[in-house]
Amino acid sequence: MTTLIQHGTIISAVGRRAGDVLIDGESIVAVLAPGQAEAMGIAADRIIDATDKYVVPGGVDVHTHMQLPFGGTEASDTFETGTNAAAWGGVTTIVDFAVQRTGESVIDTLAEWHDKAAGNCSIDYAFHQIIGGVDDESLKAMTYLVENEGVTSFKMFMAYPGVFYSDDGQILRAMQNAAESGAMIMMHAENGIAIDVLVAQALARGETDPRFHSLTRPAELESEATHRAIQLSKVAGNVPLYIVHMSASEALEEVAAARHAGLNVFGETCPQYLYLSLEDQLAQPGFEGAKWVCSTPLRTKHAHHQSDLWKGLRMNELAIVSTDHCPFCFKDQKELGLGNFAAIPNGIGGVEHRMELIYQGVVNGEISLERWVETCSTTPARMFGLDKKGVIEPGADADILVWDPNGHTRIGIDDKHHMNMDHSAYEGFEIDGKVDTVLSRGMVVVENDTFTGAKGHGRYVKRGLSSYLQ
Ligand code: DUC
Ligand code: ZN
Ligand code: ZN
Repeated sequence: MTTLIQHGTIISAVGRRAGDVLIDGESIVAVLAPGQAEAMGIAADRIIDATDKYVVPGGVDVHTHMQLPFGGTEASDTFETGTNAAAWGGVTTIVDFAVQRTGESVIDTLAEWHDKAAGNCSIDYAFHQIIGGVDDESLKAMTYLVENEGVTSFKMFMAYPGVFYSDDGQILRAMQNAAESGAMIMMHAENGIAIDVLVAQALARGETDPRFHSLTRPAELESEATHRAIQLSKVAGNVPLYIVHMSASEALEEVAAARHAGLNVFGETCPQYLYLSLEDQLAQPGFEGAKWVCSTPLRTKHAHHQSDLWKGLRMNELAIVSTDHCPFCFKDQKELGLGNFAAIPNGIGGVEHRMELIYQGVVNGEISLERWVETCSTTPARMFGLDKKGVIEPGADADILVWDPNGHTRIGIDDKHHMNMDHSAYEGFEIDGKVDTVLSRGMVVVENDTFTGAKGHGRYVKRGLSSYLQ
């Protein structure tokens, strides 16, 4: 089966041009100049008309948590509902996290996550491994995963003592291991020991509302942890270090300084930190703000975090926008923290809206079209060794988003919303553009406002080492 996506403007990380994309089966076989297909007598089985539309590589979201057991409950999107919602948002690959805790076998937990995902995804997926318990066995398993399982990145936590937390010595050992194998260390950089003291003090004062979630996780404790992680990565032999879900200007400065020094240190942010704030969302009256409890937290709009994060994206201080998609329903899930903000499950759902929200950054003049593609598709793929993703070129997987810049999207529970959540973190947001058609390895999964994908079409992708290193 051949497909020709015709008459569109193809956007890559480095430029744009008019042209057609020829697909054979699951792969892109040619990128043709306008009129070339006709001149060559190519008669494709299926034509997709992209006149006045952008043709971009499908989105790659390298930070999702489908079905994550967390905070006394489980993230509400399954691999099925979550990948369907991702497809609705122009995303064609996710990288989710298998979770190992102290005392558990890394290899067994990876197998457990494979069981959750296999046969259920409508788009391709890969895994990072969370290492929550560093010991001789888990260190050995890290090397095994890199060499045999296509898992080449490991997330560690400086936050959540007693849950996922690793101390500095454990982090150093894991970093040394990754430096040997060539793997990437991903870091949740917040000083969880200090945060727990602030949380206990706030609760003792009767400060129980959701907004105290942010007030007990100050920016200083994000930047301190970011600084410490960078120093440890140097001591470990300059292991590649990727700081996840960055929300604070002060932490961004640490990454920028490390990058300026030539280190393989990379930053990631998420739409929630670019658009949402402590005052406008988290501090809403009553318990409403629980919808926006996530970590790192939403920050005050009276500093300049959001503008600095956008600038960081322009300057490549931040390389990637992911979502940290970790959805919980308000009813029964967020409500676990009624009367105690520390018991609210941490997480925001957004896998469906990243391409839309970051495109709005293009409309608003924050970043270029090319940078949209680069931060949401091309760099995520290169950073995490997804060799056939994130580009429109011969040999790449035919993962494509046809985007309509003249369309319009209203996000909201009664508008565009396909995630398994009873609310939207972006309720009422208006986007000056629209997902038109989405292809996953040549299969049309969204067109004409209809999901046409199939459960089980999505395959596990074994990843190589990062090809983004300096
Ligand atoms: N932060 C969240 O908000 N949810 C999942 C885990 C995390 O680090
Ligand atoms: Zn995290
Ligand atoms: Zn996360």
